[in-house]
Amino acid sequence: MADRIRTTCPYCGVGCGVIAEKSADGWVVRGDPEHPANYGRLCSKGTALGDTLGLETRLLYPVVDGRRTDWDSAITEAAGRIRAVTDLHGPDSFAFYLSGQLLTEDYYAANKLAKGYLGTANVDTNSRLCMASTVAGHRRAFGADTVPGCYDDLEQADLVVLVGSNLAWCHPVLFQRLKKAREQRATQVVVIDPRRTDSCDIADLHLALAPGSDVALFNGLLAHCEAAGVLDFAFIDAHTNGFTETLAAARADSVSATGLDRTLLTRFFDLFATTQKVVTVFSQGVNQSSAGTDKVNAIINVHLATGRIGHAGMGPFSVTGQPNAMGGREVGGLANQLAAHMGFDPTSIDRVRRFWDAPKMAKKEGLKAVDLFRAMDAGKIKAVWIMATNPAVSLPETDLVRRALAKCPVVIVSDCVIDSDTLRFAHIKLPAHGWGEKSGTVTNSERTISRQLPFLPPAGEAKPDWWALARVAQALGHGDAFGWRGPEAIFREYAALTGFENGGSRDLDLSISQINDYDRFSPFQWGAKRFFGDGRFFTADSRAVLVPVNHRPPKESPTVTYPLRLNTGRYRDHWHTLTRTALAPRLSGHRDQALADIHPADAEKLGIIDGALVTVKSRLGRMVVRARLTAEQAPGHVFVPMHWNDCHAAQGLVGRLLPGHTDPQSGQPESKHAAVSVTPYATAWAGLLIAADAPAPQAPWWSRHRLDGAQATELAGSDNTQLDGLIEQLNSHFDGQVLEVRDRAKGIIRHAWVKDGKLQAALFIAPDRPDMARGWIAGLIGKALSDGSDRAAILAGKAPGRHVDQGPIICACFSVGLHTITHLIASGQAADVAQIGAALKAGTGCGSCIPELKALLGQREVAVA
Ligand SMILES: Nc1nc2c(c(=O)[nH]1)N[C@H]1C(S)=C(S)[C@@H](COP(=O)(O)OP(=O)(O)OC[C@H]3O[C@@H](n4cnc5c(=O)[nH]c(N)nc54)[C@H](O)[C@@H]3O)O[C@H]1N2
Ligand SMILES: Nc1nc2c(c(=O)[nH]1)N[C@H]1C(S)=C(S)[C@@H](COP(=O)(O)OP(=O)(O)OC[C@H]3O[C@@H](n4cnc5c(=O)[nH]c(N)nc54)[C@H](O)[C@@H]3O)O[C@H]1N2
Ligand code: SF4
Ligand SMILES: [Mo]
Repeated sequence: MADRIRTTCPYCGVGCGVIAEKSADGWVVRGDPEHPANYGRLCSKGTALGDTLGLETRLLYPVVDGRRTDWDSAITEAAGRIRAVTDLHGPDSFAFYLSGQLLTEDYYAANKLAKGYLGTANVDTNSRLCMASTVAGHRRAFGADTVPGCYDDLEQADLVVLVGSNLAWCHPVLFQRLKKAREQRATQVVVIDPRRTDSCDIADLHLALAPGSDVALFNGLLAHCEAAGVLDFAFIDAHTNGFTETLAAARADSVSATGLDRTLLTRFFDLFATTQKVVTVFSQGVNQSSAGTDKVNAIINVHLATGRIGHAGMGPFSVTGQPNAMGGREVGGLANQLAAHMGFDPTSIDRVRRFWDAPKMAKKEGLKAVDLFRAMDAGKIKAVWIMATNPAVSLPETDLVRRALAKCPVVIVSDCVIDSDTLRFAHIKLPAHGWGEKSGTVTNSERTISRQLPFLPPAGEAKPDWWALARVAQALGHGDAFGWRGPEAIFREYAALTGFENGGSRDLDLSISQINDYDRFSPFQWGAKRFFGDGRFFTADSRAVLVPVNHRPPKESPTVTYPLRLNTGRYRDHWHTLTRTALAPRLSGHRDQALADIHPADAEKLGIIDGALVTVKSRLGRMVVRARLTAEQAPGHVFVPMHWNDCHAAQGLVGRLLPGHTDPQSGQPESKHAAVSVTPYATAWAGLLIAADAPAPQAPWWSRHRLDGAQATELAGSDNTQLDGLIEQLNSHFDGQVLEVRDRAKGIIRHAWVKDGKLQAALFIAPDRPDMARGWIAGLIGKALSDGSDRAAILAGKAPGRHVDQGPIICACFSVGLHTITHLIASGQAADVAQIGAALKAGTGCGSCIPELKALLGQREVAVA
């Protein structure tokens, strides 16, 4: 294998090109200067990719019913069980649950198998939790799921509106591009988000609207644009339908639903009305809502009515989440899409059937994610194959999802890791190629198709996902249709399908793209650079549709019992359910556990102090996390990250609290709004365990993360009697000599386990969260202890001499911690971001931490809020 390869980052939908190079200490990655998504830039997650390639958490061989087996047997079992279920209960008793982290080729294979050969459209994907409302909104307005613009538009716009998008954390390279453009041409930036996020760092205006009120806001904007005389009637008359009804609906709504101050609203409305080049970027604050599709159309309505679409620097622009969210939409990996941007109309069904020569063509739409797991719970889905997603964590109503998985007779899970909350329910586990091993294509937010290429040998017996699918299809008797030799053959078949009987009638046609060298083609954007500038859309009469929409509040409103609004989302340096980013200590350093962000005024009322554990409870479930008091939250709102789960914490799973309310058009669940209560969690004791590798501790609450050289687990409990069980568990896990200090009066227990003179683990228990030099202790794990002073220091929890603990990592690129930075500022050696950079390098890598550096300097500009 080559020592240097160009491939694509496996995280967010920006789809940055990376160059992986072999160095003396393993593979290192850097941004690909030639890739049109990033031109050499990377964010903290991309930069740390090399730290996540270890094999220690990988699934290395197939497992059937808890026993290691070989691929032949696993395929025979999988096929046999799928056949047994579908023979008895019909094709719709089987379902695929897929992911935007699959390659286009994998997606295509699964879609073909289910929709053409098993005869079920029960093929849904985590994109249902992510992009479904955008897909539905695009189809309603444009007649196809077409993203009209491109990344350059963000650089060419005079106004960029971020709606429900924390671009700074979730699409950091796009944020960097916008930030740079803003420095050059003074782009105005408006952030529309109930929270004050780091994206507000470059905002001229932050509108902290009431959750779920985006439709009211954009309706108000449409009415304002009409009153201000800036609508483009030539475009409306020639190229759209539905204007009159849409304007009437917009006028009927009141902006009071947004809860925003009138002067602020007017500032935004005036800015929008008077600026021709506007890009409205939207993401999960829009999509993950029971009114998600209407929100999307409310945004698109304004762009259509002002004719601001399809030209440089303007348009509605949905940023996709996962590396191949777009590819999945393109191949038809959604239960209500067929394939290659075709739907379930009779013509498309017949066309795809003929192309595939399909013996058993699905004739109707399948079940969407939330309904799919409900149907499983009701006993209707009896076999499921889950690939590259962790639904036991990421779906709402996760207790129902887990109950459904527990009772489903056949659960097949293809994953790269050995343990996840979902894998715990699997009867058949299939090891998949991970990033660096996989080979195929992905499509990013601006429709650019790039290659993911392998540079590592497969982990153990891991195989490509498409290969496992094709082998099962062959075992089911469909050898000819699934006889691909490699991903290139699949890609070429798929490209041919996109062009089949197309003749310009469908937006997606890859058959016209000349890919000569599949292994080395340069990233290319399919379709035009921009769509719809000519006023031609993909509807029957080629006109766009303005959709009349009206404000509907989120399904749940605060009540006396659940007086707060729960909002959920992402952290800067973590990816979803932590299977990969938690492997890199520097990525865990920014936020090492889940926090409940809450406004200080609410905290005071509820008797909550900063850093204390709290119980967050909804009518469905509860979780326990630390409170973080911050005015970034509006009073009445709580924000909790989506990332933590049973593999990384006890009681850290937020999905358990979220109801499964969905948008009526898209079926996308409302993961951003639930009613909850927050109360202090009474702890009698708290602890910290540092070890190379510790078992899930017997404690009511714990949360763990990696440090350099060790794992740290924070623990807590409500009752001192819980401690005996915990210490017994740890004593039997770590063998060797036990050093022990106890001060019963003060409630202090300190243990160190030493074997052959080397430190195995250290445990500290105190009534309150023990504060100690955890980085220093982690550095001693597995090392020979020199003399008595080391032992004494360990038991004291204090580093000898002047060791300064870094504290939380602020700059992930250069691993610079909070304490190091505050120390520098306090000493008067740095008065601005540039001086911090010169002294510590912090902020000079991807730049994602600059908002935090400014906050530490007390220099953060306060966007009017
Ligand atoms: N670091 C990191 N980056 C990621 C990911 C990750 O896991 N980690 N995941 C990727 C994926 S798959 C996705 S889908 C994207 C998601 O990217 P984003 O959508 O940007 O991220 P989120 O944090 O889910 O939500 C964005 C914002 O929506 C706001 N919001 C909540 N309710 C409302 C509302 O009613 N109206 C408005 N206007 N805003 C609201 C939230 O406060 C939040 O700040 O990120 C991608 N990038
Ligand atoms: N509360 C709340 N919940 C949410 C969201 C939210 O904002 N709030 N956001 C939603 C959104 S937008 C999304 S996209 C989802 C994401 O949620 P998930 O898709 O459930 O999260 P991941 O952790 O990305 O899970 C991917 C799994 O696939 C594995 N994997 C990675 N690559 C491959 C591969 O190539 N092949 C195979 N077979 N396996 C692979 C990983 O090890 C991991 O176990 O979460 C949704 N859930
Ligand atoms: S911006 Fe997204 S694609 Fe680019 S390096 Fe970061 S995570 Fe990877
Ligand atoms: Mo997503």
